[in-house]
Amino acid sequence: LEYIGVKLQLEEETVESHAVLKSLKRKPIFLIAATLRPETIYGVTNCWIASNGTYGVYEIIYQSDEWKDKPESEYFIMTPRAARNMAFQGFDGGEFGKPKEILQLTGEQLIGLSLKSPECSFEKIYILPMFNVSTQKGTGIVMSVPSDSPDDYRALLDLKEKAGLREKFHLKNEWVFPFEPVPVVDVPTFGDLSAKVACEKFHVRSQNDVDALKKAKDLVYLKGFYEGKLLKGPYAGELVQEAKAKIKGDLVSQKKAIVYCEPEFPVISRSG
Ligand code: ZZB
Repeated sequence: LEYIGVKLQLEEETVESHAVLKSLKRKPIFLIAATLRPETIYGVTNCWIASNGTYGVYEIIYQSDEWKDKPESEYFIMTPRAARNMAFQGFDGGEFGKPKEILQLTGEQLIGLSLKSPECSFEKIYILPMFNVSTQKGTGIVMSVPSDSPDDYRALLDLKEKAGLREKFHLKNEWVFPFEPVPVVDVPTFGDLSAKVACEKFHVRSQNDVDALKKAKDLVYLKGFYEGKLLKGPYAGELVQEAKAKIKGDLVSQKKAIVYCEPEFPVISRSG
């Protein structure tokens, strides 16, 4: 499975005031959000993590010809599992196949940090908890697009509607309330907020309604991909089918995202 890993950069102020991250050397720090929908980047409102998940900060050293004399390095935040896979895909700590882990932290310790997301409609966004983030998939970091992803739509609404949930995770109102879904893709008969329409159609009442959410997600994935038309960015007016690869190419060539592949089944040794 091929994901696009979108690089969400932590803001300097947020790093300097963080108990753990402030000890790091001054380098750009990115949370790597795994997505199958890079064309929805214009509608990102926040970043999701698993609050009880384990994450690591990994130093990534680039040794291309371009940088031979002065290897460039930056920090990626993701699950240890993703770091192990990525170390075989050109994102290692200077040695092929070996991630260079600087420190570990829990998802809870990431909540409330502020980020810049590429091509985002908001100047900065925040890291928030969602129950349906799996640390066994992608990077364990998810970019939230509540206009087009039913999971994201409902989880953000849960945080707005449930004061108890905000208290539980010590969320400030300003991390949650200013962020409304942004129309990004127009889907015939669904309109430009298809996740909301799908959640209503399948009576999704909270982010814990996983069966209804799955139905909503399957439907908008299909409709969005085959019939959706993009509303934002340089490819506005084009079908999602056509624009997707161009946006992916632009993000990767501008180093705003990376390609990350995940083995789909356990790799079995053939030597035995
Ligand atoms: C932005 C986005 C916008 C996404 C959208 C979806 C949609 P799949 O098919 O189940 O693999 N995702 C990525 N990693 C995780 C994770 N570890 N735990 C939970 N969710 C994760 O789904 C891939 C999508 O699931 C990814 O694409 C990501 O959310 C999320 F408008 O990124 B997506 C109808 C879906 N729309």
